[in-house]
Amino acid sequence: MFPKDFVWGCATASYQIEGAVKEDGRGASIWDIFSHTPGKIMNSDTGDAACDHYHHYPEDIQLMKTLGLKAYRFSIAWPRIIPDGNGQINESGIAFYDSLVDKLLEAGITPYPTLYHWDMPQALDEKGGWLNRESADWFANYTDVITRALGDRVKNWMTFNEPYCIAYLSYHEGVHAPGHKHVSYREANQALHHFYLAHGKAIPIIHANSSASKAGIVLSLSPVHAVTDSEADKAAAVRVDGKTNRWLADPLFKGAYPADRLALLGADGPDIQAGDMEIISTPMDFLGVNYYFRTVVGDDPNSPFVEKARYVDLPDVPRTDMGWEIYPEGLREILTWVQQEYNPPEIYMTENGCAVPDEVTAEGVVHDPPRSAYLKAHVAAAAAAVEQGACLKGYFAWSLLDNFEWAFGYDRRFGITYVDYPTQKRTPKDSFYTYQAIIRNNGLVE
Ligand code: IFM
Repeated sequence: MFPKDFVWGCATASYQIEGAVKEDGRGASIWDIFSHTPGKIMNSDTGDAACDHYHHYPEDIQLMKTLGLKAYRFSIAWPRIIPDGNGQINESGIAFYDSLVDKLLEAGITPYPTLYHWDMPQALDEKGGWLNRESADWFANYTDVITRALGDRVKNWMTFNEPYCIAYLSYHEGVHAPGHKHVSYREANQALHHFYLAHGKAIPIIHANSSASKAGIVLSLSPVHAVTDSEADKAAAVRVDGKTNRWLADPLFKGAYPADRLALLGADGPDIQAGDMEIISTPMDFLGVNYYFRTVVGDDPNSPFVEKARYVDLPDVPRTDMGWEIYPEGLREILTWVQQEYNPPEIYMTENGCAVPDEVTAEGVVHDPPRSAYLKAHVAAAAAAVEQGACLKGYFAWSLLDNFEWAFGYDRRFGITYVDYPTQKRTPKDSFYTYQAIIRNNGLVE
């Protein structure tokens, strides 16, 4: 069962909810440019207005209070703080987060900000973005600015959200901003190496500016299973695990990229300078883990990618509106694996949730039994992980609100609160009340 001080939260991210992209001196981000590029986002949606949280945040904090939330994980938009990424500070941008933090604390809700949830200032992308090694220093400077401003009140900081996505979706598959598509992993690996340097440089800055604070990073992890028991498929699962999980966690905890993947990558591995791995493996206070689904693979010698694997969609398994398999057991598996393999001081489940094609009924309510069932099953799996020794300190549901789901625009709804985008009306879904009961019971509900 969960300890008494277990942290029950919800998570969101700046570009997905804030809107107000041109207000109060905010600079452009890579997602403004990407979402306005024809063909990149479903239905040509953009984050221009999103949930207009920038203006609705007091109402959203009221929702959090009703929910009984202990903590709120949000992200800070770098281009609101430093519009061109590395120059003039925008005091109005800081003022927004100042007020958000103050109002959260007044409501008894602990803020857990993430410094980078994908909205790099566009001006920095024009200087090479994460492919430019100087990006580590740009990020260190931004970290210094924002932690000086909020560090007296914010005591839990996350540097980066989901390195997997920042590296592979942005610099390999090209489906996320800035949209670079290559068969080779060379760019993805170099970008990752640079923002891992940024992460390592940020940790001591956070500790210096925010006394007695805790700092960590958020990885999206997925247990990788072989589709059959054949030796070839099992070997493929090890190779994909190298890409999906160990490539991201090993440098942070072991100070080295996994040797099996480095060998596969050959010349496509990152350029590493003396001292880099020490910076990257700067000790953290906690690890954030996002869990959504497991990965099932088989051997595929004809694949153009170095893992030589094919991703398998198992037939007849329950799936979310994203097509992701619903597999709560994977949450227990990944948390216990992280504990055994890396032994972080603390772990938070920083995102977990599902997309459902919700509708508001004529009575003005939203029935989303699949989401309630998803939450209950995954919280049960988290409890099992705690019983098996995972030092899990909190669970954050994704997401408080329906929001801009990146390349899927507003077409996919992850919220426990329905957002009617034209009117910005918020309607708590049935799952909102399920989560409220989970929080009230400190865990499982019938
Ligand atoms: O919406 C995203 C979030 O920004 C990062 N983690 C996964 C979520 C659902 O796809």
